[in-house]
Amino acid sequence: MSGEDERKLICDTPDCINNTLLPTCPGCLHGVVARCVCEAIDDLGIQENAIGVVGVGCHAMTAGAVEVDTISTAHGRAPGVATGIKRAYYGEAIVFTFQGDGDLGAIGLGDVLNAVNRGEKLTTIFFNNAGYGNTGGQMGPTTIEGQVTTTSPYGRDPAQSGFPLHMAEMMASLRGCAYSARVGINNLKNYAGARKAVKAAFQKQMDNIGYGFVEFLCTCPPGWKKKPDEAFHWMEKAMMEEYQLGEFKNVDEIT
Ligand SMILES: Cc1ncc(C[n+]2csc(CCOP(=O)(O)OP(=O)(O)O)c2C)c(N)n1
Ligand code: SF4
Repeated sequence: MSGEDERKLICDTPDCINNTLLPTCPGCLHGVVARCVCEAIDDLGIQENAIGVVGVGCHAMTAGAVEVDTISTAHGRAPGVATGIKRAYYGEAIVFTFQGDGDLGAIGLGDVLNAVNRGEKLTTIFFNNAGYGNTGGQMGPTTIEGQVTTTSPYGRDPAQSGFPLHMAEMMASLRGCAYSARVGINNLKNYAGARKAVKAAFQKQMDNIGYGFVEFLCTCPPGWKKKPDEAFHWMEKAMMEEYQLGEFKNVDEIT
């Protein structure tokens, strides 16, 4: 190429991401979620004020890639601890949680429901990989009907284990919720939508309106006993059929 270099940068490293080598397996999408959150934090210019509160599981380790102050809590307790931090800082901190489906939908369900119902000014990033990744692929609240896991070897049977929980819709039904969406990161279009959703959820907190909740559909190849590419396609087919992407609530006033 002669003269000026005409190459154009179309994708840069977010300021908010650090170079931590994430302890994730090949084909795990947790790191992509972390990147998306980092980009949203950069876009909003809130890195200095942001505080992450994490539960227990692989999603929690992912928070190590986000260059903000973070605190680990007991399994499922992130929304309660986040409430304390937010209230102690009189709203100056932008507080978010990272939680998995086991962490948020099982042991921590009461915590998150009540935090959302109170209309806490918090943002939750929910990693839905249809099971317990960190502990070896057991059935979780969002495991889909018929899905084989280590604790449902014949497939999840609703007659025995109930139906998969649709967390984003459930959060939207609570009055304290200002924003709730389910997003995918399986292609660039959906990724752009996910970044927008995370920003919208943070904005509700920044504008002191109410709770913001974003559910990401993720993968867990070893937990699902699938190769990375098989896991990715299974997520696109089976999970996206069960869990429709969309915005379920977006209000500027809690009434
Ligand atoms: C009180 C308590 N019970 C059980 C555990 C064991 N445990 C660790 S991580 C985890 C579940 C992780 O699944 P999920 O929240 O979906 O996160 P992922 O690893 O899939 O990101 C469990 C049950 C624990 N650490 N503490
Ligand atoms: S066990 Fe599953 S959720 Fe955990 S890092 Fe590996 S792929 Fe990701």
